[in-house]
Amino acid sequence: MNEYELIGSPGCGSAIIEMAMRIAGIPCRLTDLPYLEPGPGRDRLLKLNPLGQVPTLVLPDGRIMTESAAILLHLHDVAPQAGLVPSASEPERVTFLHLLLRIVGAVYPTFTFGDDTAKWTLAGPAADRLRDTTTERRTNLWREINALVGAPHALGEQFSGLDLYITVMSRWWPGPDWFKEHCPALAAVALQAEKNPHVAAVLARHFQ
Ligand SMILES: N[C@@H](CCC(=O)N[C@@H](CS)C(=O)NCC(=O)O)C(=O)O
Repeated sequence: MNEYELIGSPGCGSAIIEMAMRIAGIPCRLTDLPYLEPGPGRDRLLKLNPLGQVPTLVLPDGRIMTESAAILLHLHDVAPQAGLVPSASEPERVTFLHLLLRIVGAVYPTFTFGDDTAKWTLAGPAADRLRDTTTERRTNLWREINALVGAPHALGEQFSGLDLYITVMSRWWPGPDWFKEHCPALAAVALQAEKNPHVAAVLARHFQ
């Protein structure tokens, strides 16, 4: 049987899915490519995912999945014993779904539109303002999420895929020092997750 192929890029959201696949024990071929750089890698990515985003997952039967949250939920269907997602009968599932969609639906787009602002507005004051407003929105969202998470994991005693998002995304702008100062609960969740050897191995591959 073919295995999964995870298309990703160093330091990107694909690291979240790489961690999840390792924790779930799902064999997977990793294809790293410079997702923004014109060339054969990006050409292939655009054929599979018209947004040109990573993670993009090729399933063993050749079907394509985009969107990290969808992929995480799928991995839970394949390997529920890994505990990536609380089961439907667990009360933690409500918080899980809320925060998962908050992170992916609200925080992630602040990077989509805030990382390279001139792509959306052309260079100049509008681009500068878009950078400021997306940064403000992101930091407000993280503060909100910080107030909602437990300890030592985002869901309290229970590990979940949320911890992987927080661990990877707290390394992105405004970065770990900002999280330590302004969102200590999220910084603590990331620190706890790093103790998992699968998480540590993926962090070493992506962020060294
Ligand atoms: N909603 C998507 C967002 C993925 C995403 O934006 N990935 C970034 C890399 S970390 C990307 O590919 N950016 C390129 C772009 O948006 O053009 C998900 O959750 O998978």
